[in-house]
Amino acid sequence: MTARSDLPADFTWGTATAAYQVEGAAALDGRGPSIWDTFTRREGAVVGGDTGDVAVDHYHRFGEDVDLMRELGTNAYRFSLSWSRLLPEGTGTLNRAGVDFYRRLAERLLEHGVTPWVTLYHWDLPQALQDRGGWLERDTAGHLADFAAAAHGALGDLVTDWITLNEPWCAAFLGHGSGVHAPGLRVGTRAARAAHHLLLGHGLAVDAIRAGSTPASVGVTLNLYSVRAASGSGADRDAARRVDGLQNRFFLEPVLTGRYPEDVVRDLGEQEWFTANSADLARIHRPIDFLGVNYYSRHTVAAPDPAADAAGGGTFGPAFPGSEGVRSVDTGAPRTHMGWPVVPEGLVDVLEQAHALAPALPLHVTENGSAYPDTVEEDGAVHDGERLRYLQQHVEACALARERGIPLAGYFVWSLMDNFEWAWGFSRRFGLVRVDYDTQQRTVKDSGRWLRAFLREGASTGDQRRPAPGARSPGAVV
Ligand code: IFM
Repeated sequence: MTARSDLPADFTWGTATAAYQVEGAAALDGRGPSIWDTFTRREGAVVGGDTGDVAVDHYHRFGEDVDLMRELGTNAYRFSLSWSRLLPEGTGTLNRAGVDFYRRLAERLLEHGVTPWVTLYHWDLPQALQDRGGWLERDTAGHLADFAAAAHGALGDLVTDWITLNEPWCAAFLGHGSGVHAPGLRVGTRAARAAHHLLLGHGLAVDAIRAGSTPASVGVTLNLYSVRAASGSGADRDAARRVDGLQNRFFLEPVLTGRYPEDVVRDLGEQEWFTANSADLARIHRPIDFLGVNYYSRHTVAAPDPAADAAGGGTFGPAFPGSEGVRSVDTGAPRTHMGWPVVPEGLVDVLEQAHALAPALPLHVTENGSAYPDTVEEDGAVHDGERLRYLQQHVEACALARERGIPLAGYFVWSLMDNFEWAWGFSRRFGLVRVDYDTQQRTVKDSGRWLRAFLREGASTGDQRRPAPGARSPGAVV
């Protein structure tokens, strides 16, 4: 059982969102198109043909949303910048209206005691840069650094905490391996080159931000999975090595140690290209102030076996070049609406894995959360007991990580509110706050009410009761 006081008094308790998932206002005030605007128009790319055109209208409702954060008692908000809102063509002169929006948001947060945490790149590359080759082109890394310098110049007096990239694994391998994310390419092992250019962009952006005139704390966010072999057999252990290699080590090691894991580059069959570009490792391995870890689940894996495939269970596909055919094994753990097994102890695994590579580096859980198909009661309440329990179990895992000596300094829930869940459209809900997509009405769910009680020291993770209703907040039905 964990209480807020079991974590340090200066621990960061935040919520997170990303520009394309929440802002809407896709064609307003000079914003240029991003690859997600293009991808969502592709037939069959997104469930229900949903788009982020309106999303949850955070662009217009951010004031109400900041009130919700204050109501929840969180002290930080992680949001991303829409690159094409700030630089409609991806390069050039800043769009004043875009700067104004993010300045007003940051000012509003600060007025309410909520620290803004800015992610520069959360997957929405300006379409103009995709037209020049996107992340498969090395130049895109330099453009990210220029964007970082411009954004920091425009917001650095209000924002101290900067995250260069969100989940480069997804941008590289879902965007260019399986193609289920924008830009929807399937280039096989060459997707690893996109990963390299993203990482290079990270390193260059770190330097660009540090060169600015205001001090900054800079890091990068990786999505790490706990990976376990289904058995002790050599074949299953090799399957786990491959999946851990591409998902975790391929990103952790260059950022934290300045090396790519040789076994992964070999599995990919990309040795020649990576050797030719090895001088970039010094540019990727820049000193950072923290590592952001997004954690959702564990992969339990077994060696390819066509006979077992026939019995179902799922295999890793083109998003895992070098591991295709590796099986995902069902251990019987409960699953979320995304189908992801709920394994809270896996959060400790991934924090330990990162900590082992950089023992002095502070870690932040920059995303953790769960989707469930919520039901709205007649009185408007959302009793999302499963999400509430997921949250409690992962907060307990944070406390355990601290007990084990890991310098974990913050925890951000994904997400503040229901939003556009990429290829799943609006069919998957992660929010502490429900959004009625017809009216844009926000309603704090039981999970949000529990978090509020927990942060006010009125509840612990052992508290199974429904949180008592509190006072109504502006814009929120509590
Ligand atoms: O919604 C995403 C987010 O954009 C990145 N991390 C995972 C979340 C849930 O899939």
